[in-house]
Amino acid sequence: MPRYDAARIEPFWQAHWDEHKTFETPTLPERDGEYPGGKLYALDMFPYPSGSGLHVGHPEGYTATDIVCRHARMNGKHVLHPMGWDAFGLPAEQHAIKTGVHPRVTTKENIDTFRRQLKALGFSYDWSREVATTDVDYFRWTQWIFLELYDTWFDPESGRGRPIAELPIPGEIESEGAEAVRRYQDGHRLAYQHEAPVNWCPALGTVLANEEVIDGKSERGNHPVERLPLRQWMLRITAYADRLLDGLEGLDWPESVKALQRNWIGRSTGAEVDFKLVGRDEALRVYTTRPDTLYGATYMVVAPEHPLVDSLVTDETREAVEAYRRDAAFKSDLDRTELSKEKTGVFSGSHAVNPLTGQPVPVWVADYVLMGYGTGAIMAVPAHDTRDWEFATAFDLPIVPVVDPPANWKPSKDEQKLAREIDGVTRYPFTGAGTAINSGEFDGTPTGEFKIAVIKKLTDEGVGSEAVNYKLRDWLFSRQHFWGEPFPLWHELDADGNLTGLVRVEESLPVDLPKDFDFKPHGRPEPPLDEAPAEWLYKTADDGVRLKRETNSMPQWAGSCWYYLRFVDPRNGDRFVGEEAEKHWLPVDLYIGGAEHAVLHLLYARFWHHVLYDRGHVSTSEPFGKLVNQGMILGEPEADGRAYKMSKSRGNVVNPDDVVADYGADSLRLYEMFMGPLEQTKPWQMSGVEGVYRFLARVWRTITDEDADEVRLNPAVRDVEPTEEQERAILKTIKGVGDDIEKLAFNTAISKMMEFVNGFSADSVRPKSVAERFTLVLAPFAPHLAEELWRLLGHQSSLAYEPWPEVDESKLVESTVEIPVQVNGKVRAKLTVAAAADRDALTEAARSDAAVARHLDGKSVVKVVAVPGRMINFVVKG
Ligand code: ANZ
Repeated sequence: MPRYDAARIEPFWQAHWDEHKTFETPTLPERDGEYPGGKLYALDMFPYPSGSGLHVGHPEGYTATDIVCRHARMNGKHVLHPMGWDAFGLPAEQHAIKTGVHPRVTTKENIDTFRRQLKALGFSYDWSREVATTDVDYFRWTQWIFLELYDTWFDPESGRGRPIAELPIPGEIESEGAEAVRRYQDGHRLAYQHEAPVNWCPALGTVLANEEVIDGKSERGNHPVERLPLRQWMLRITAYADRLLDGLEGLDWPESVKALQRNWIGRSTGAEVDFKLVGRDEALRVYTTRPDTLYGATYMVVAPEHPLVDSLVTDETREAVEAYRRDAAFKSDLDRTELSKEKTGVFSGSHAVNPLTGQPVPVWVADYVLMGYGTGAIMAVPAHDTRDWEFATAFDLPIVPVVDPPANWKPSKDEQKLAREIDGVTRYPFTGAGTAINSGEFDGTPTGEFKIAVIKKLTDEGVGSEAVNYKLRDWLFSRQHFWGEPFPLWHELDADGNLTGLVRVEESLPVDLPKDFDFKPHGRPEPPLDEAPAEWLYKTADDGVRLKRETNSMPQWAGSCWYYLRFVDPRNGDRFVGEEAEKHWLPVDLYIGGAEHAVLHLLYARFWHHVLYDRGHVSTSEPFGKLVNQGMILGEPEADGRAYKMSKSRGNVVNPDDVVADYGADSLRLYEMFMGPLEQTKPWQMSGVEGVYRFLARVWRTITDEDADEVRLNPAVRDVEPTEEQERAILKTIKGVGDDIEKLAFNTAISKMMEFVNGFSADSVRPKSVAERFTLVLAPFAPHLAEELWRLLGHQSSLAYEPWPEVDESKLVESTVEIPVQVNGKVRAKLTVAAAADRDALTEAARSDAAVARHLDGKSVVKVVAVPGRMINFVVKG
């Protein structure tokens, strides 16, 4: 009668854990030796509490860390397993503009939903450590860290960040006075102001985030979007490029993620080369990674924003160039640089001289060259660069090959797509290394050697030098939104109320958002806070200077840059994290989350952590030791046999609440771990949930008595000694599951438990000690069911801290084995011997076997080859 009833068991145990604070973790051990297993900090990427609630992708990683944590507690570890909310974000603000409901209200509702859903899944989070990035107590420290960044400059000599007060001030600046010194310091801080383009949508009267712009139009309403320069805050992450590259070396991260970060940082080495402008004293400086192709540079390109453009144009070209620049202003960098997008450009009207050939080449203006990379100008070598090739073929510019490909070279797919008929032969761009041709004195030189030689030559002649460049850009750290952390900064105003460019730090944190303020778009590109109530926005400093608050807000990335530090010591009112607590817990031992965060979140968080490390606030230079990306869960396979990404529009989204209602949280947890390897992408299948549910129901029947009127133990479960076979089976399961958990191989761990239950449920006598140990092994995966069984087996308290059952490995080996006995390589008998039998025992047993003895009779044994546990062979003569 009492069938497996997840709906009864699960809420009971969730309430029990809550009531008993089962998973609250002391910040520091209370006595020596309290945690013989050491510490484990297992972290999930905290979610953005969206209005649509949890989806089945969330519990995948969360279940994985939860299993690891539960297993670790049973192994005597001090476990930190926190959860919180990445709660700032655009949707709540957009919702507020539409409905008038304050983002704080919406955010709180969404968090409540997420918390309820997560609690219903039985995760062993220490909920007393919950934080939301929108909590004032949290973001006061986000603001504090920002001020640390603001107070830091990167000293290239020591390769680390130092207090701005230690920045050496050149004498000539010093002599200009205090303001000059302040401006000089401002030019070196890790946080600095800069005019950067934003997506301004005149029709909506607001600035849009990149993700709100699709093909140059607003996502809402499809209105044109302009790129407009606006004063912004930038973070000088580029200063840390090398540190962020080097730091990757020691991390236990997937190679693919490291590669993504390396590519994003994009360190390249090459040369800067000066091309003298014809008829002028000035030169146009380019950055190239292929100085060996200088002889093939048949034209040059400057970015439309290049400062020299105005002086390059002539009366004939001015109009066309200006029109071109206006058009380019509407395009994003991505639009401009995508391969095989149609190339556009205009001739500037000027020429420059190739420093090696002495030949003048035309200078073009084209938007496939970006102002933000290298020098914003290039020498174009169409024969060996695909974008230059596309441009040259579009505008009929000369293509001169200067690198001879190796004999076995075949054009790649991309190169093949660019094939052109030139003078009757099909030609392709060649972008690899080879041997120089058409390159004067350098003909015959291999690419690598040529690069070194030409850089030396250019350096000697004073027209070039070696240079390093990074793809990484400084981080645009301000948003024109209301719902974000306010910057703790004031601007000094002049007599007319204009910003002077000088800034003061807010001494008293936190700076909260203004209350009772209608932050709807006001029709200007400036942020909504620019219309905040005057008492929030302005003040007069003690020295009489009029001040206005910074009205940009921080991007959503800010809060997620350091939440793992706050979890360690979330209620500390004096410091962003207590020193001792930080030393004890950091680095995070296991960090699990989606691959979509492989670059930005992880890079930004690492950057902040490096700065905090340089400034002596944390004890490790890297925050995350081991990183794992869980694979994506796709929708149920469709009629065409394929599985697609879950989406509302496809109608294939699985709601975890429904699964919990139908099968229970333990089934959901078990299924998500059983679907396949954690890191793999895999389709959802409801039949699979059904399958693991049946397994759990079988576990229930194996240990409890379904025929009884009330819940009680199955009569087969008795206080008797296990048989040798039963003992071996449970030990094998304990060992196998434990090892698999450590390898994060949860699917195989579950298979092992299923195999065990298949055998055990068929036994008519089920020793209690075996049932107990199996219950403990099941606990990390299906904690509610395990707690329920544990209680039925006669235990009063939670099994959460029960030691993981021990395995005497010697008992694992099968006690007897059957081995073949050979005479001169022919099998003459099969022998059953003790598995532990050594060479001598084996030889003796074989000799005493009648069949073997017959074959040895009258022969002399010249050699015995015996492999204990495997085989024995007698080599005989005569
Ligand atoms: C001549 C050349 C010849 C180039 C050749 C490449 C191949 P990475 O490797 O990514 O650093 N470049 C330089 N500045 C640019 C800018 N602001 N916008 C667009 N392209 C720019 O790329 C460096 C190469 O990208 C440079 O080397 C330059 O083209 C181009 F056979 O110079 B190269």
